[in-house]
Amino acid sequence: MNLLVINIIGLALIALIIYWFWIYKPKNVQAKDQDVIKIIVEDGVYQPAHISVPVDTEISLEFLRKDETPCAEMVIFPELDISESLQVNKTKSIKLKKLEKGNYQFHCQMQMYKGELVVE
Ligand SMILES: [Cu+2]
Repeated sequence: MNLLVINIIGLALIALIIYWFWIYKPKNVQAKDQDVIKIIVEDGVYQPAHISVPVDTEISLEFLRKDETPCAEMVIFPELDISESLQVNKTKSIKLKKLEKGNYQFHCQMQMYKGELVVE
């Protein structure tokens, strides 16, 4: 392979790594009382993955799984004792009770998909 092509591929890889670790920020969503937040499960990420919730607020999360790999099958909220299976292209609604201040993680069974509820 020609040296120029190798250099271009190398630079592209470096740019991708910089983007992924320094520039890319998961979307943050601010929820209000009675909000329904739709979360797309696709390409290894929850979108949005960071949800800010005020204390004493009830919200619902609607997970829509687009990823057919078994990795995306479950969504687990360990601190809340919630564990739900998601079907491909079907919306799963999870109603959350009022939460105390703190951070609550949610993830797939292998912890590759990761998200967080920030209650403040
Ligand atoms: Cu997984």
